Amino acid sequence: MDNNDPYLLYHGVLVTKVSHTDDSLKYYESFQVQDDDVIAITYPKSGTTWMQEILPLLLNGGDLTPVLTIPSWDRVPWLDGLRILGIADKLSAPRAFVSHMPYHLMPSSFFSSKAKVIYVSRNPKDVLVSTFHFHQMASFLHDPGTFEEFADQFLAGNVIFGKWTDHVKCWRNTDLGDRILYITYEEMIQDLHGVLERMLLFLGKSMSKDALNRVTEHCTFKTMKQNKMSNYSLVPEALMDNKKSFLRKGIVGDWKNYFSPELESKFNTAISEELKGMDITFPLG
Ligand code: PPS
Repeated sequence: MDNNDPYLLYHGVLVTKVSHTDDSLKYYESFQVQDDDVIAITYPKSGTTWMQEILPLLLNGGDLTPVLTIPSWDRVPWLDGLRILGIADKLSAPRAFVSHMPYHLMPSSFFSSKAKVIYVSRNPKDVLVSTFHFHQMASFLHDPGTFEEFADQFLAGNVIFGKWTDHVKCWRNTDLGDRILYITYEEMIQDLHGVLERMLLFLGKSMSKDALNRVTEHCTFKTMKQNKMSNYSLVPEALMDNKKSFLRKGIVGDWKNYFSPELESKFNTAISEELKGMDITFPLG
């Protein structure tokens, strides 16, 4: 990997140099996870930003102030990212974080803590489409080439945070017991209110009916797209081409506009093969 490469290799996992340094990764390894921390784990493009909006609202009785005044990356920082170095001390409990890291690379304090995890997965075909567009708008990611070329890179795991199948598998086979809740992007699209109720229960929090309705409305794609603290419009143009939206379409099934029948068949075969023997299925249709 040369100096012009936009990525670092961290224990076999590609991460971007814009968000990770050797120092920040060292800090991550010794990070002290607290028992009342909540960590949303996602493979990229599966609902991270959505969690950065939802978690502060559920953890603080629906108060909209943090999501209207603090950029998403500072209000619910990446556990393994560079920015956490400057803000970890300023976060008040209960803290919420996001991370794309695989299970075995979590900091050691995580394993001995009682911190809760919300794992969000998304149809890998829609993940691929969303990631492809992100590569086209972000200057800190490699040029994706054609959609077909990028699909091959994705299936081979030559993308940040590695193979989608490795990620979903490692977070299924954990010793976390009832410390982990699994939700899907598709469930959130179908019934956001219902998923928020499940999350509240899991987090041991409650909220008035009116507050939950307000939170649900605030976390719709349409409303979040207007929230400049969450829509990535604050990121400098040199890093992201903001003529293309980070909150792009926010729908289920956009992959149908991109996959040829041949690619669909190749993709389904590869993913199903790698998930063989698992007692779970993911939406592929
Ligand atoms: S990242 O880069 O990993 O942090 O990206 P991530 O936030 O995980 O995923 C971005 C996709 O999530 C969509 N998104 C939403 N969809 C529906 N409703 C809401 N509220 C919402 N918030 C974010 C976002 O639009 C990206 O998906 P695509 O398919 O590209 O639109």
